[in-house]
Amino acid sequence: MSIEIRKVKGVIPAMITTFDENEDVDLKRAEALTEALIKEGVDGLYITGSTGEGFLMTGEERKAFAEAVIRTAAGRVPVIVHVGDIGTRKSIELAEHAERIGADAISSVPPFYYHFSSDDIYSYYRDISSSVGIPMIVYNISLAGLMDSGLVRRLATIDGVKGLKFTARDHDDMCALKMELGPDFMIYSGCDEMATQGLLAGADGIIGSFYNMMPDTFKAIYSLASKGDFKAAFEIQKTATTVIKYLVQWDFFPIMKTLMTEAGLDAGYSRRPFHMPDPSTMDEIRAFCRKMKAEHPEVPMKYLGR
Ligand code: MN9
Repeated sequence: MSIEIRKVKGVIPAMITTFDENEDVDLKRAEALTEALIKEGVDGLYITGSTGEGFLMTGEERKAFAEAVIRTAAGRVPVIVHVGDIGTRKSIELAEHAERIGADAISSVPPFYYHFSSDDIYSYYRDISSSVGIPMIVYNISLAGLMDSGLVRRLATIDGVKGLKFTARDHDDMCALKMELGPDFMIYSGCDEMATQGLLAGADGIIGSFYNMMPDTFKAIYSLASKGDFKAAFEIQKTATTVIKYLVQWDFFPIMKTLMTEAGLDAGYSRRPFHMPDPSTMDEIRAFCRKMKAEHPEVPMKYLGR
């Protein structure tokens, strides 16, 4: 029985993949991190996507990671498996596997690298969606310019497509889509820097990279926004956005992993070509995080380094 898509909402980390120091997928760490994020109160997990370095993994590795997370989550929170890849057959294989192991939904970026036409992209989503019985959440990174809003509206008419992860800064379009497609079509805001604005525009949830390291911060934001207190939510958002904008200057996946590990939540390492900044820059980053925590004691940010 597949989950009712309307229950998939709230704060959903685009979960990082835990690699060990040799860049191998580390399933023990994956289990521990899944457990820790659930304890932190996240409302779901979105795995093997961009933040999960999914495109840097083989299909077999993606499957093994998905199995570990779904087994550990054990139905406590919904798990969305990102199955996006460059070719339809590869994605169908991942989608069928995700359904078999109990994923609640799948998601995919549009096929990339070649400039696929709108019709190619439409048939990609149609073919994957029809290969499984679980819902598909289309991932539109509008900053990447692969799909326009006309195509997104067309994709929303596909039977299995039940939602959209919308990573963009044009919230007027997000708001219009939500109003048009109604309560049964889920919209997840994907720009962490503007999570509060996304919720104000009608998003049902937020899916993003920084909810790995700042689940407490964004739970606080989500809870205030759910009560309609967007002013208070935005006060927290301003601090969170300052942190995010600072960290995105570098390859922030390995930095985020390091800060989390130093704060007691072992997140492992990243895969090359992602790399850590040099040690003196990393020290500056640590100092920046300490300063943010000291200056904003009212904002929960417990995994932002030591
Ligand atoms: O939607 C992420 N976007 C991309 C997910 O990966 C393109 C976001 O969570 C960003 O990493 C975040 C920082 O810019 O907003």
